[in-house]
Amino acid sequence: MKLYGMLDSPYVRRVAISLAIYGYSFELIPLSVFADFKQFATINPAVKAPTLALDDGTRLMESTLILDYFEALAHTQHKLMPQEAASLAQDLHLLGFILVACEKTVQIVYEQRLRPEEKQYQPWQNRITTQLHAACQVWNEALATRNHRPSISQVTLSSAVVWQFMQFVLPETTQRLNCPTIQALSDEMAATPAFQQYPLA
Ligand SMILES: N[C@@H](CCC(=O)N[C@@H](CS)C(=O)NCC(=O)O)C(=O)O
Repeated sequence: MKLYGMLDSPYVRRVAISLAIYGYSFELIPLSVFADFKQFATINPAVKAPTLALDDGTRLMESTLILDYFEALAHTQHKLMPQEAASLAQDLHLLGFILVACEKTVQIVYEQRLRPEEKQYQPWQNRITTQLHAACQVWNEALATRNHRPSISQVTLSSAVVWQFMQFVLPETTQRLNCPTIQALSDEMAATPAFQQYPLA
C-alpha cells in the first residue's frame, strides 16, 4: 500500500498512525498538495491528501472513509472504535468535535496563508475562530467525562494528532484555549511508538 501526503497534514497523520497501530505496513510518499500539485494529480485528480492506494490499485481518500475500511477489516481486539452502542455514540460525538476543530484550524491557516492580506475577510475569520473555540471546549469536556477508556482508540489518537497540529500551526490560539485534558492525552500519545514513527515535523 502507498499513502500519499505529508505528515504536517493531520488527516494524513491520523491515517498513518492508525495503520501502524492496526499493524499494516505501507509506503509513505510525502507529496504536497501544494508544492507537488501536478504530480499529486497523476495519483488522484482531485488532489486531496491523504490518498491511499491499496495493493489492488484501488485509491481511497477522505481520512474517515479510509479509516472506516480498516476498522471494518480489524479483528475485535484490534478495533479502534467501541463495539457497544452507547460507547460508540459517545466516541462518534467526540470525533465530530475533533474533526470540526481540525477543519476550522485548516480554514484559519488557509485564510491567513493562502489569501493575500488585502483579500482576507475578518468576519469570516472571527466566525471560524469562534467555532474552533466552541468545538475545543466540548471536546475537552467530553474527553474528561468519557466512560470507557481503552489505552488507544481512534478518539485518543485523533485527539492527539489534531491537538499537536493546532499547537504547531496556531500556537498562541491553542495556548489560550485552556484544554488540560486534551493536552495531557496528547502528551501521553506523543510518547507512543506509532506517534514517534510518524512525527508531525
Ligand atoms: N476531510 C478530509 C480533509 C483532507 C484535507 O483537506 N486535506 C488537505 C491537506 S491537510 C488537502 O488535501 N488540501 C488540499 C485541498 O483541499 O485542495 C479528510 O478527512 O481527509
